[in-house]
Amino acid sequence: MTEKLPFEALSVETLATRLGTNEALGAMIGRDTGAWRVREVGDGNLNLVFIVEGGSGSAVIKQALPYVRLVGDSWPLPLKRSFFEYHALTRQEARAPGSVPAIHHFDEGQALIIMEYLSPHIILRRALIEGRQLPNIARDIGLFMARTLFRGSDLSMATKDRKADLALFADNVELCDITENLVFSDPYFDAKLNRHTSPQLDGLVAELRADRDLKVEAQRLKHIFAANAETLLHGDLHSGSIMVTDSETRMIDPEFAFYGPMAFDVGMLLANFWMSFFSQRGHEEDGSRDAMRAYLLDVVVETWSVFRSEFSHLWRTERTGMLYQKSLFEDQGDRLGAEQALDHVLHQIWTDLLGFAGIEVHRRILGLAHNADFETIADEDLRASCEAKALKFGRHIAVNRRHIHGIEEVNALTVLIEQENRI
Ligand code: SR1
Ligand code: MG
Repeated sequence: MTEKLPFEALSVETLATRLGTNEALGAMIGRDTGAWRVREVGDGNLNLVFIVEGGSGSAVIKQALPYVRLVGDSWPLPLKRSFFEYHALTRQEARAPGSVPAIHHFDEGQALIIMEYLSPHIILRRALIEGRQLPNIARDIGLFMARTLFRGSDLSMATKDRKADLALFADNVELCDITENLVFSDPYFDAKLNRHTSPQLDGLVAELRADRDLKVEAQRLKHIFAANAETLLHGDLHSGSIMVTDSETRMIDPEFAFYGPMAFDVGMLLANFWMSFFSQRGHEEDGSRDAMRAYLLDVVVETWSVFRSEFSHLWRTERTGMLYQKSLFEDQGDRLGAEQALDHVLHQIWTDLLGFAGIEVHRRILGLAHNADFETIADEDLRASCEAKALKFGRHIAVNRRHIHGIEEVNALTVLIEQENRI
């Protein structure tokens, strides 16, 4: 029997000794550990990430820590998130082939995943801050979302399989708890770990926290998030969870995966494009970002359009689950009925995604986990001005989500707000 070793965090110094006999890693990068070069590159909020280069290749090793890296060991977090990440990645690869890094090994006890080193990919958020216009992201992300969200739901899966998966991911309690608090509640009161650009935003923050309609809407969205176990979500699909080159896009880091509402991934993702839009003015030291702003709005339109058209295609060709059965519609010659139902489903996703997007914007400016789009704007007055516009935008789309009819209307609002007087 193989002895099960207690969990131990890897380090740059110990990695080669600890993993030198790992079959999968040796096959990928070469077995001569003397030739291995190891770097720790994790810049996320939770985990360790190592790049290991050997004589014949390279790999990424991601290891969970028993606490939140951003905060320290005062905030324990279970290692099992690595288990959920591994199982989410295998499902995403099956449902949207080629959209995630190849997985070579999973060690549950050590909470580590050995995977493909994506190079020369960089984090999408970094590319957008640099002002890079990537031609394929809208298509690639739109397809990824439609395929994973549709194929992980009762629209597609056998109900027995979906229920088994629902039970498996239901145990990802602590990561859901992070989202439930950090995204839906903390931004709207004076929670301990919150921070914002102060004193510039103090007045606006007080206004938002006293805004009854906004707080009610945020809680209605939290209710949907917690109660609507519709599909297997990525769960944390922001621009820091996507790696890109000019021609390739890969989604990473689905450790927050669980069964929730389809609109959550879509809303979180689009919010990150809109935040990038509002942050561009803070990155104009080398010239105007007008073209970049226009590009971002095009990306939003195309992402939503690709999502809708791929989702509709799957609805018409792969609707094999127990919901909206073909026996009730197409099989009776009622194709129109199936289209009417599709319209309802897409409309619900649309309405809810606007709400999720609005509160994602708020939590990145008012909560614990900020994003580099705004944080890298060194001039605090300028940063606060960009953030204030984003906050106002977020409030509008969250509270008015049932009355906004199309993506162009939302984009027009971003332009209007961007052109308003600066605070
Ligand atoms: C304490 S974790 C904070 C955030 O980091 C992750 O990337 C998620 O977005 C989470 O909300
Ligand atoms: Mg992450």
